[in-house]
Amino acid sequence: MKYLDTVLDMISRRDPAQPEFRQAVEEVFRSLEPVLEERPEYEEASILERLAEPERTIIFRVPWLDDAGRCRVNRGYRVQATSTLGPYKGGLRFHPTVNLSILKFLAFEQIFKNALTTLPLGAGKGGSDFDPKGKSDAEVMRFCQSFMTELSKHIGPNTDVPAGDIGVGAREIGFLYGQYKRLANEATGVLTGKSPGWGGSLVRPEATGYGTVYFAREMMAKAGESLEGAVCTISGSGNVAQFTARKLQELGARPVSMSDSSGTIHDPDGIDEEKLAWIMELKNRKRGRIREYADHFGVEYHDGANPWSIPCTAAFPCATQNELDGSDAQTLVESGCRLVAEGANMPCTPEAVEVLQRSGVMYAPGKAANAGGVAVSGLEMSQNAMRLNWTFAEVDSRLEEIMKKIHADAYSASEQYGDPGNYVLGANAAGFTRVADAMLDQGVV
Ligand code: NDP
Ligand code: 2IT
Repeated sequence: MKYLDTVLDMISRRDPAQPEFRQAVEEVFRSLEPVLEERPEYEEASILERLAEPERTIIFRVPWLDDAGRCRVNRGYRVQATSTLGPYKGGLRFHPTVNLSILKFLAFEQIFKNALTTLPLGAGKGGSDFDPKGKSDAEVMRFCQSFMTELSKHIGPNTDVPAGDIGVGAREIGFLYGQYKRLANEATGVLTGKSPGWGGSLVRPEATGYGTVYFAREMMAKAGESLEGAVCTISGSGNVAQFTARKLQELGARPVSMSDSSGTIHDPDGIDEEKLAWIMELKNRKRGRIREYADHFGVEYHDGANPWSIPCTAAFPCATQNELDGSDAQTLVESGCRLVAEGANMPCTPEAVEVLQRSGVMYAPGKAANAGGVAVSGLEMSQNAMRLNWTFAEVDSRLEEIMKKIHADAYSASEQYGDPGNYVLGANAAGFTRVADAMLDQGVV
């Protein structure tokens, strides 16, 4: 389609050095061809061009003092993609690989993910190339305070509401919130993922992993299959991986792997509740490596490897982008895998998605499957605005309803545009039309 080619050419020319951003845009826009053909008004209003350009991008210096008293300097970012449906909303990532391409891809994905939740949420993403690994708590605090000193000028409960992502968990959110509150002289819901003791929502820590499994359960049910008794592989061992494992256990499935950037453990008997509690202590408090699990429980450790060579019924990539490639997908297909659900953002490469879809493996793209995290962030904003807190059961049941609705909306959009069960088409079309229609209503802004 000419409009698509023109827009994608323009983006390649303008952002040649942003491969992850171009990958994400290409995946979404190419899938939208049937939608654009049916709705010429989107082309007339240059909706694609506008979505591919963030409303605002802020890049700033973050100087901080290490424990030896030396000044260190990192780069901070906030990409404010769209405020069409509500305040900019999306996480902060602290990882040495963070750059503008990665944050623009994440902010772009967030547009459609947040639209799919049907909550009043715009989209954004931010972070820094700061590496919390190996830093003391005091160093992390000083970094967070310096980062927030600049970021605070650009955010607010009705403007932009950041949350966590890789490298930003409960500890970092606490330090960031403390500094924001001090600077603004206001106690507001400016960040989500806060501790439940001071304004956070119950279920926010669990939400992304639980939501991913709720989504996978819906897909299995639609196909007349089930997660019960299913052997499941999981990558990562952080927030999303941990609660994916917990919900799989609850539903009677058997999670058998977890990983980190050094390697993978394989526990064929299954990671049960007690072993998961051990992993949480290791990862969230001791900040150790997953290899220690293999030593402690006497299971296999695959140094430098990912989990995709382990035979499974369902695979849950929950670590990072492009961690599952075409040849991994081929291995999964050959081992009889039935479903891949993305807890992480864009963990499957375009080649992997192609292999999975061609081979009839059910595939849930992250923007649908992992939307439970931002959905409960949206519920945290509502509770903060009302100055009251819902119970765990109340939030969890709302999360479950939201995931069911995202599944139903994505499935019915895949039918409407002629490829039932293609969740890439369905999720992109459903999220896109919601935000694009609102853009038409709001004029050229
Ligand atoms: P955490 O920081 O809690 O955990 C990240 C995990 O992924 C760690 O085990 C980490 O290993 C591993 N990992 C990170 N980078 C790499 C890499 N380059 N190669 C291999 N392994 C890596 O992050 P989250 O669990 O919060 O996030 C995981 C994914 O889920 C990300 O893609 C994030 O964008 C996405 N996501 C998160 C949401 C949330 O609510 N937190 C919501 C929706 C999506 P190591 O310790 O060795 O670095
Ligand atoms: O990728 C994501 O959706 C997140 N990191 C969570 C964003 C949020 O605002 O809760």
